[in-house]
Amino acid sequence: MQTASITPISVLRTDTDTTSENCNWTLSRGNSAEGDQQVAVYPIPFVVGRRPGSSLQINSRTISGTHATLTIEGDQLWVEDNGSTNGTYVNGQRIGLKTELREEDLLQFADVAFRVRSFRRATTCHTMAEDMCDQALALVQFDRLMQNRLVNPFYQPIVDIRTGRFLGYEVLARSRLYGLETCQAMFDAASRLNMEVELSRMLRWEGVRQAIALPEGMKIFLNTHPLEIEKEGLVDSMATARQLSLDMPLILEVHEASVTDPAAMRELRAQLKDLGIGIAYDDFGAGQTRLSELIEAPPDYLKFDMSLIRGIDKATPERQKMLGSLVQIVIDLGVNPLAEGIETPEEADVCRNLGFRTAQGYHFGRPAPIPGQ
Ligand code: G
Ligand code: MN
Repeated sequence: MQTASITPISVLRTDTDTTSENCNWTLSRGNSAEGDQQVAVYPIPFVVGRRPGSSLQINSRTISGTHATLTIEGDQLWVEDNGSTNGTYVNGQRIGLKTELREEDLLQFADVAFRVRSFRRATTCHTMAEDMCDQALALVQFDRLMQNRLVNPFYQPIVDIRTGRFLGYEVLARSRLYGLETCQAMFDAASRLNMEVELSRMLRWEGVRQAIALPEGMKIFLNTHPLEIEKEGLVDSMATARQLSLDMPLILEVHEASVTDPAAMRELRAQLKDLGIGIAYDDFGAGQTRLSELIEAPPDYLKFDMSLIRGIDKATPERQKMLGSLVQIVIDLGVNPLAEGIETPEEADVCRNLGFRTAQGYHFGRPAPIPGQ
């Protein structure tokens, strides 16, 4: 996944008098595209919000009309949230009460972050890294995610396409942490800190830990991050997952783009097999995997990408036949073909007739958390 930047925002100040004697404090927003933005906390009370006329107007959908107010009492700077929808945070903690701010605090209005500086210091700090605030935000948020394991894994059923019986679940990463709810957002933050592997392991660990509450015998499909295939430690992390899960059937999903070295894949499969863990190639057909690689290093499951499945009931007989032939080759290799992303009963009927053994998709069940977790 790619590195993302924080939601682009435009920050408007209605008063540009940063030289006033009253102005002892500034908010600094590092932004590599636009350079370091310094905003003087002036006039007091200093209202931050989306509404035009705010002391600091932030045009972002996450910001409430009148989001928060800063005040100065004596030499001290204070912030108070005005009942905003998405909250005000100081060093990653959502504030309830009026809170004192100190120099270098990370002050966030929803997902828009600033560094608190005193005016004297701000003028001497031009050499600060330009994207420091973005990085600090990612760090604080990501730290909370990892430290407190604020993940909330969702489970999507995988069924026997012929009987409709539930065989297992794929674990899909979600979190309750503001700004990091989706799998994409979590990995975007992780990539800023080169911690994709650590995140991926933690997600698998939590996925397995919570899956213990699922009915016995359900196969649990766990995702990998492509970087894990290149780095040491994947098998070790699965050995740990195995210890946690005892005899829970586990399948490790490897993205098809990672299946470029059949010898390495055969070795991975053998090592996982020693742990009683199967392997699935994910999103097959979306990228470059060739049949030769499949033949040289067959997995236990081959998950056909939803782009091959979508609207298959309305596809030409030739296209249906081609997919059917592919399914047959896969079965002949001893691999279980799984159709991903089945959304309608018609797609399910055609996939069943083409020989698919297993299936996943909204038609059978949407990803959901385990009740009570
Ligand atoms: O890459 P991978 O196959 O692990 O991704 C699974 C993703 O596909 C999840 O985000 C899940 O929510 C989504 N998904 C699962 N079933 C369906 C479906 O039937 N239709 C669509 N559009 N998406 C689905
Ligand atoms: Mn997957």
